[in-house]
Amino acid sequence: MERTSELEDFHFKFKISIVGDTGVGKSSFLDAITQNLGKVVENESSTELNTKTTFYIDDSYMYKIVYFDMQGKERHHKYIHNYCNGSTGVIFLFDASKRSTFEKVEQWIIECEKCDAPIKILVGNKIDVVMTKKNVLNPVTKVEGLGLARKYGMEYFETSSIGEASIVQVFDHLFNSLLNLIPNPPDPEALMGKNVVLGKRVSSDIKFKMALADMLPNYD
Ligand SMILES: Nc1nc2c(ncn2[C@@H]2O[C@H](COP(=O)(O)OP(=O)(O)OP(=O)(O)O)[C@@H](O)[C@H]2O)c(=O)[nH]1
Ligand SMILES: [Mg+2]
Repeated sequence: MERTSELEDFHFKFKISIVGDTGVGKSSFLDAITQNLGKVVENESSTELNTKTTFYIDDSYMYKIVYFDMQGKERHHKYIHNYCNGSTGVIFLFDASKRSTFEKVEQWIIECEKCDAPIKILVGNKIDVVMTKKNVLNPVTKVEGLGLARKYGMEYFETSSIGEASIVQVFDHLFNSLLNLIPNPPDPEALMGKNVVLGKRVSSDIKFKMALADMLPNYD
C-alpha cells in the first residue's frame, strides 16, 4: 500500500518509448540512461516489453518517467500502436554501423505517427563501432542521419550505449523538451493534450490551485 502511494508521489509524469529494430541497442541505451539519470523504482520485463520507471528530481520538481522498451523483432511490430500510445516522447534508434536498421527506421517513424507524441528524437547508436571501422561496410553518416531527422522535424544524435557522455546529451535534450511542454501555471487540460500527467504533488499544491483558479474560473 505504502509503495503504491510512494509511486504516485510526483509532480509530473511522462511516458517515453524507445523504438527500433532488434539488436540496435534499445535496452542497452535505456540501461545507460537509467543507470546515470534518476533512480529506478520499478523494472518489469516480459518477452515483448521492458518497462522501467524512474524518479528524477531537478531544482523544483519530482518527475516520474516511465520508459517503454519493446523488442524489435518482426513479430512484435503489430503491437507498436498500443505500445506507443500515450507517449510524451518517442526515441527512434538505429544502429549506425548497420545500414539495414537505418533503412527500416523510417517505417517505425511512420507506424508511430498515429501515436502523436509531442517529442520525437532520432538516434544513430553504436557510433563507437563506426569509429573503429572494423567489419563495418557502408556505415550511416551524420549527414544522412540529420537529413532523415529534418524530414520528420526531429533532432538527431549519434550515441554509444557504452559511452556515457553521448547518452547524457540525448537525455538533456529530451528532458528540456519535456519541461518546455509544461505551461506555468500547469493547466491540466493543456498537459493532457501533450500526454503529461499531473501528479499528486502539483494537484494538491495550494499555490498551483490559486494560480489555476485565476486562469480557469470553474476550476476548484
Ligand atoms: N559496441 C556497442 N555495442 C552496443 C551498443 N549498444 C548496444 N550494443 C550491443 O548490441 C547488442 C544488442 O543490444 P540490445 O540493447 O540488446 O538491443 P535491442 O535493441 O534492445 O534488441 P531487441 O531487444 O532484440 O529489440 C548487445 O550485445 C549490446 O551489448 C553500442 O552503442 N556500442
Ligand atoms: Mg531489447
